[in-house]
Amino acid sequence: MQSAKIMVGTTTGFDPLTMHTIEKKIKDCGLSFGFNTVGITSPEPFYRDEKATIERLDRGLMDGLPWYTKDRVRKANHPEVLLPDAKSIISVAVGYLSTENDEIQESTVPRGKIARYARGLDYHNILKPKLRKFSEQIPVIAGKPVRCRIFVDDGPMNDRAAAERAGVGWFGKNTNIITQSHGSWVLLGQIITDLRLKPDIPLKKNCGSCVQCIIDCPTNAIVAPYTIDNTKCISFYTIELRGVVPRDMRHLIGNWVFGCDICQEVCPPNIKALAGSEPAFEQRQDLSSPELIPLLYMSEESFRNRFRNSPIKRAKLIGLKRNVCIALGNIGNPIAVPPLITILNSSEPLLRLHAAWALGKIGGVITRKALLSALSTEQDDSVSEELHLSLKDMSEC
Ligand code: B12
Repeated sequence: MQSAKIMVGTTTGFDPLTMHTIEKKIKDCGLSFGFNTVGITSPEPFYRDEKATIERLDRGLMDGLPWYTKDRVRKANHPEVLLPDAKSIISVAVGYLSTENDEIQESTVPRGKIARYARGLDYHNILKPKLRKFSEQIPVIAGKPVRCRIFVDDGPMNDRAAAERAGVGWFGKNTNIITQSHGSWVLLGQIITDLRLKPDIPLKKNCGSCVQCIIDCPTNAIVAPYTIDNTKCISFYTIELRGVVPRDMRHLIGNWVFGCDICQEVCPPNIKALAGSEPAFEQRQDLSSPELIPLLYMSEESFRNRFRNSPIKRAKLIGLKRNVCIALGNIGNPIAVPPLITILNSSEPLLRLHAAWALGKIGGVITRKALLSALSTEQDDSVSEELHLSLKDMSEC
């Protein structure tokens, strides 16, 4: 940290001649904490984003996220409500692309895919302490008491709108913020402060005529440029949804078992994106293309141990196993039949249902026998229905 340097340069913070110096010092301080881009914007409400989000809630495009309410949207787009007397927002981005890509392309055992942001440690636990320490330096730089409130993802703050207006990056048509250096492989955070700072100018960049993300999203979740239908997004199904994944979605999910990166992988500016420098985001070796069958046998205790500091804990063990069933069905490797039959006989209806679907996709004589046998004892109506559908699909093949 450069605290000594910052102390020496202390100023009042309000003299127009020294303003530039303060902004520069704040940005340098942010960079010294490992943030890759630091921008500043005013606390003016994000009117465009508020209006668009309320409209999307009304159209059902944010369905499935019960905590995402209109009240939250209003707060998220009114920084002046989040910190009374707010004068500025300091917006940061940190790259998470890993330096090494050890994804296994060819494999005899079925493997899944995990979104890149989730292959390292949980970013909330990394960015929040960094941002807090950064915010503690701001009064030191300003030379007077300054109030700050920090946000990383889970607070009621529109992270992307702040990053766009602070010039940290531009909105891609897939709605991700794309930075000049690290592409959209960045996580965002904000400090709202009552220190008045000179705002940056938004970048004069956009995606032009490119619509690659819209074309390549397998579920057509990008229903218009800058508009995601949450109820079609693979990321929503594999991370946030607690119940049954709709039947018509399952075959589109491929082997994603936590999150999805397709709309970022195909985005041209991401081709030359720099890798991040935060060691906590280095991908954990077993998470770039994890073997799926061992995940089906995982106990609650080993899930807790393995994913304690990982974003993957958000899916819970049952959600992860549900996703693994879907991925195994889509991969279609008969090696997965015995473990899926074990799940078909488990105590959890949600898992029995998805195992029934996966077995129906893989097919075969043993599978058919197992589905018929399960049907004869199944007590849960929705699982019985899935067993019927799977058997029907198999007989049509
Ligand atoms: C809810 C949420 C989700 C939901 C819903 C996604 C969504 N539509 O926003 C789900 C679970 C699906 C999700 C998925 C992902 N998420 Co998320 N998510 C959030 C969260 C908590 C809120 C986002 C929000 O308010 N959405 C509301 C919708 C309406 O906003 P929007 O889609 O961004 O649309 C904006 C534009 O349309 C803009 N707009 C309107 N009109 C116009 C016109 C023009 C011309 C332009 C340019 C813009 C524009 O206004 C809208 C509101 O700002 C934020 C954290 C936060 N507190 O902000 C993280 C956040 C957006 N997620 C993040 C990440 C990393 C992801 C994933 C990449 C994870 C993954 N790999 O699986 C995917 C990406 C999927 C995608 N393409 O969006 C990062 C994004 C970083 C970045 N570079 O942008 C954030 C910022 C978390 C963080 N602090 O880093 N996420």
